[in-house]
Amino acid sequence: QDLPPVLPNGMPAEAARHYRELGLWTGQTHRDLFDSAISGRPERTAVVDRHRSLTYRELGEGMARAAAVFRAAGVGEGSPVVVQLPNSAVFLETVGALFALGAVPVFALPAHGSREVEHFCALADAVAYVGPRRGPRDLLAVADAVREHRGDVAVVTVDERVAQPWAEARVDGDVVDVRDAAMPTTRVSPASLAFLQLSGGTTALPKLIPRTHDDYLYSVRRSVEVCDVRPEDVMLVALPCAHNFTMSSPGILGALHVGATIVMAADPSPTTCLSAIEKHGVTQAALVPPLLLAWLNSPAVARHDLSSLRTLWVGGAKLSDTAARRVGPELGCTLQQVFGMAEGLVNYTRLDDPEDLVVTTQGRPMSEHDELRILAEDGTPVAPGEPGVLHTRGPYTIRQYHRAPEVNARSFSEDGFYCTGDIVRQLPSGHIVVVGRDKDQINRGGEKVAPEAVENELLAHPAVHDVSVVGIPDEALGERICAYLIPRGDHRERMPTAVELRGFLRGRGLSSFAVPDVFEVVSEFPHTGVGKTSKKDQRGMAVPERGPAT
Ligand code: J2J
Repeated sequence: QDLPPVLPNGMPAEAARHYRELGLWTGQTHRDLFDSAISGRPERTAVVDRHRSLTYRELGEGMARAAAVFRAAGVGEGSPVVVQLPNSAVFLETVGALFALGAVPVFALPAHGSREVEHFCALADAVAYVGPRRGPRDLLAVADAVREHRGDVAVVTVDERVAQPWAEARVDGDVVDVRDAAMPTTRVSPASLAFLQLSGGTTALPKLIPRTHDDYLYSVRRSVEVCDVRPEDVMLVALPCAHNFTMSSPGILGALHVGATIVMAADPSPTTCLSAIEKHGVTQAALVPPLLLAWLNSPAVARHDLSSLRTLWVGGAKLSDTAARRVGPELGCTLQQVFGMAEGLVNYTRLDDPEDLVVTTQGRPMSEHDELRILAEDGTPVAPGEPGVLHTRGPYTIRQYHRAPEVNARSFSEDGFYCTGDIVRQLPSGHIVVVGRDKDQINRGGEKVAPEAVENELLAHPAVHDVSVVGIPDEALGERICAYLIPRGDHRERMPTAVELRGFLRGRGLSSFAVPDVFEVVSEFPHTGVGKTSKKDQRGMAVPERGPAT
C-alpha cells in the first residue's frame, strides 16, 4: 500500500512499514471493527442504555440510518465531525456511521463549553457538529453557539431517549428521510486519519490528537489481550464515552473487538452504576480514582449483588494505595491500574501481578515495542529507579498534534518522542510509579484543566485586575481548582461572589469541569526570584475551607 512520507499521526512512512513488518499494524480500519462485530454476532446485545437495547444487527441498522442523516448534513469521506453526545446507544451509532462514511469524528465531551467546541470546529475544519436535542441547558447552548458563530458547520441534533432517534434527528432544523437507509460502502486507508481525540490541555485551547486506524486499533487489540476481555463480557461505560480511556483502554472498541455487550451508564454515580452492575451482570468497568472512592464508600455496595464484576480499570489520575487495597476485599474483583494518555502510551498492571505491584504502581507499558526514556532536568537519562520526566515513542503514540507546529516543537523530540510532562520512576520489573508532573495542568480527579484557559476568561471580568489559577490538594479529587484574584482598583470594595464569577465563566462558554472550586481574593501574588508569579507558592498557600468568596 502507498504510504505518505509522513502519516497524520506524525510517524514517518519508514516507522509505519516497520510496525507493519512486526505484525502490529494489520491494515484493519475502525469500519472493519464494526463490520466484523455486526456480522460475527448479529443476535448478541451490542449496547444497552436507559432507553434502548440494540443487538449487533440493530446497531448496524441504526448506523445506516445515522449515516443517512450525516450524509444529508454534507458529511462524506474525510469530513471532520465534532461529536458531543451523552453516554448512549446513539453515541455508538454515530461513531459507527461516521466510520462507515469514512468521516473523521472529533471527540468532544458533554462538559465542554461552547468556547472549546467552537475552537474544535475551527481547528478541525469541521463539516458538522452533532449534539443532543434535549438535555442540560449548558449543553444545548453549545449547538446554538455553533449555529451562531460557525455558519459553515451543519448542526445535527438527536434525541437519544426516543425509540427511533434517527427518524427524528434534525439537520439544521430539518428531519431527514431515513427509511431504506443502506450502509455506506466507503473504504478508507488504514494509514489515514481515523479521528481526532482531545489533549488533556496544557495550552489555553485544547490540542487535537490525530490517531490513525492502524495505530489505534493496535492499542485496542493489545489492551484486549492484557485486560482479558472476552466475548461473553458485559462492560459498563461510566466515564464520558468519548474519552480516550473509555474508548480504548480497553474500552468500547475493545468490547466491539470481541463482540461483547456495552452498558452505557447515564451518569457515574454509585446509585446508577451499582444497580446497573446487578441488573446487567456487568463484568468490567473503567473509573477515575474519585469515582472508585465514591463506589467504595457508597452504602449501595451492600444493597447490590456485584458478584458478576471481574475487573475494575482505574486511571486518569493517581490512585492512592489505600483505596487500591480496598478493591479486592470490598468489591470482590481485580484491580488493574491504568496510566494512559490520549497521545498514545498506555500502561497497565497485569492481572497476574503480585498485589504489591498492583496497588503501588501504575502498571507497565502494554507493548514491548513502547520505548521509554526517563530524563533528568538536563535532558540526560536518570539512574535506574530515579524520578525523571517521561518521554515515549512507539507503535501507537503520536509524533505530532493536529495543525500545531509551535506546540509540536515543544512537545516532541527530534527523534519523535512525546514529552509526557509526567514525572515517573521505573522499577526493575518495568512498572511505572507516577510521582508528579512537570506541566502547567490541573488534574481534577482525572479531568485535565489548563490553568491558562481559566485565567484568560477570568481576566475578561471587569472586576479582575490579575488572576492566577492553580491546583490545590483535595482529599477526594487529588486536586481542585483555585483561582487567586487581584481586584481592579475601584472594585476592591465589592468583588463579585463565587456564584457570580461561576455564572460569568459559564456564560463565556468555559467547560463546566474547568470552573474553579475556590476563589481567593488577594492583594498580590507571591513571586519567584525573577518576578514571575510563583504558582508553586500559591499551591502551598492555605485556603480556608469556606473563605468569604467561596
Ligand atoms: C497518574 N496520572 C495519570 C494514572 C493518566 C487510559 C487511562 C487514562 C487516560 C488519560 C487515557 C494516570 N496515574 N494512573 O487516555 O487511555 C495523567 C497523566 C497523563 C494524563 C493523560 C487512557 N493516568 N494520568 O487520563 O489524555 O498526567 O488520558 O499524562 O486524559 O493523565 O490524560 P488523558
